[in-house]
Amino acid sequence: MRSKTPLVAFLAASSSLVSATHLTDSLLNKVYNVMNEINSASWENGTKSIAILESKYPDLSVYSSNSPFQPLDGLQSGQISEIIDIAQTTLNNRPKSNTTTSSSNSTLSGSSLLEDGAAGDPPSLGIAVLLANVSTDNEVVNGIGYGDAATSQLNHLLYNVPRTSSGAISHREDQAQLWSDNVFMVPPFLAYYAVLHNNQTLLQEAYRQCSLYRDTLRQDSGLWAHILLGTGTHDSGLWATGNAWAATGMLRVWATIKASSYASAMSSQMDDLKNWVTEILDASQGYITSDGLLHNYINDNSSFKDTSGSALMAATGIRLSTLNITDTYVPDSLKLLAAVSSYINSTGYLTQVVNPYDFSKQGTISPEGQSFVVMAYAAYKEWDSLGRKGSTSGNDDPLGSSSSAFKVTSGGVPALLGGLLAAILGVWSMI
Ligand SMILES: *[C@@H]1O[C@H](CO)[C@@H](O)[C@H](O)[C@H]1NC(C)=O
Ligand SMILES: *[C@@H]1O[C@H](CO)[C@@H](O)[C@H](O)[C@H]1NC(C)=O
Ligand SMILES: *[C@@H]1O[C@H](CO)[C@@H](O)[C@H](O)[C@H]1NC(C)=O
Ligand SMILES: *[C@@H]1O[C@H](CO)[C@@H](O)[C@H](O)[C@H]1NC(C)=O
Ligand SMILES: *[C@@H]1O[C@H](CO)[C@@H](O)[C@H](O)[C@H]1NC(C)=O
Ligand SMILES: *[C@@H]1O[C@H](CO)[C@@H](O)[C@H](O)[C@H]1NC(C)=O
Ligand SMILES: *[C@@H]1O[C@H](CO)[C@@H](O)[C@H](O)[C@H]1NC(C)=O
Ligand SMILES: CC(=O)N[C@H]1CO[C@H](CO)[C@@H](O)[C@@H]1O
Repeated sequence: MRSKTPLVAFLAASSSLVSATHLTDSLLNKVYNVMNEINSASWENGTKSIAILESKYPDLSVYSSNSPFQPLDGLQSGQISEIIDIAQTTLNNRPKSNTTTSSSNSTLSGSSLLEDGAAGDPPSLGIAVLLANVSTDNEVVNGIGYGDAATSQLNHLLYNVPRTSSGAISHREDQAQLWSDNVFMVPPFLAYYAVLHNNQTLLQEAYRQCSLYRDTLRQDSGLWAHILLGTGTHDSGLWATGNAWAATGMLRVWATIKASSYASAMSSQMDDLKNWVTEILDASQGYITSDGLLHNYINDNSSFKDTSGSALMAATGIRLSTLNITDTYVPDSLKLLAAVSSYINSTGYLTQVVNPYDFSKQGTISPEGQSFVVMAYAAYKEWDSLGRKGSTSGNDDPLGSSSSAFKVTSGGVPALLGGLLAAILGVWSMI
């Protein structure tokens, strides 16, 4: 590593002067590549598949302004090779004991896509598997067709996984326990499956699961606790990533209903979902720190500032604009995204992240955090291409114009020095 010049060291150390960096495409590609390299757990691969859809195949993302279901007609596997890779890996890792044989058909009994104590995590891969099915005509991998594996996963959720007394499908296999994470992993899969199969009952179930999770986890502030009910692990804290998982999951269900033929029949459900998403964003906004991040536990300023949850929250605030729901959250989302971007190092790692395997602690790397950055920039780029709605221009738009690699807000620094600083940092970041 080269030593920095004293000038740069001085300026770089003063975070109030350098308030934001906007990732270049080349650095964003590194973020993407790191995402691909370091994912391993079921929900990480599932989250990555969604990030890939939103960034590489946006016409197939439920956020697409054209119907995301229309292009499925005649879709070839070669057109979505990165999604096929993930789906194929998943089926290859699917437990042998649960694969279909001539004597037993596990599609009917229902089984998880992957062996996992978390019933709710493997379904995050369900949409990737359904897309693989559509584009390969139910090709058999490791003894089961993609479509049959997806149906088996659905049946497992609907008929095998424990439920709370209210009917919420547990996040865990062994007991009824609700985790906010689940709202990103399960309801969007139920909704996507439902629309593919013109099944309004199942679509309603996707909505109802969001509602039931909210009933249990939502606290007076409007923010959600992380893990409640059951025994063992509990986390009543208002975990930033969990709140972002929930908000994003509900927005994806909203978008899936919007893209379906049930949008007008289910307009009140869509209103609820929209209100539940904005409830979380409204409640978290006031906690964004002066340097643009959320604490790992949103209302606890003794917990570290977490870039990972902040990135997903930013993605969702920007999506509310690109989906034409509201531009209200654009300024704060850009503030979050700018701050998050400044924590991405030159090899493309998001730093200062919550440890994905020990949610109360700071960690060094985060597979899901990498995906969140990819999602946030996919949202940002679309927002930019749609004319930057909700930007009042100037200081509420720290990412600057889409063509500039770096933007330095003045904060009292004369413009000339700001420009010089931008130039120095621009060069420095490429070393
Ligand atoms: C997740 O994907 C990686 C490859 O990117 C693979 O090595 C790993 O086995 C997958 N994990 C699961 C649980 O399938
Ligand atoms: C949002 O509005 C813009 C401009 O009217 C339109 O082009 C776009 O398709 C809309 N997006 C959605 C998701 O409806
Ligand atoms: C297993 O059952 C499903 C659902 O009835 C069916 O679509 C599939 O063809 C069956 N697979 C085999 C190998 O019998
Ligand atoms: C899988 O794809 C086939 C068409 O190739 C379709 O008939 C079937 O319904 C799909 N299965 C699922 C679960 O979507
Ligand atoms: C909708 O999906 C549910 C759950 O798989 C199933 O029980 C029901 O028969 C489906 N309805 C229709 C009309 O296909
Ligand atoms: C944390 O918040 C409390 C209450 O708002 C405030 O008094 C305190 O100064 C804050 N501490 C830090 C480290 O920001
Ligand atoms: C970026 O962060 C990762 C993860 O902490 C680390 O392995 C890598 O060395 C860092 N790169 C630089 C240039 O510091
Ligand atoms: C992951 C999963 O669904 N495993 C199941 C495989 O099948 C056995 C026997 O039916 C079940 O006990 C496991 O839970």
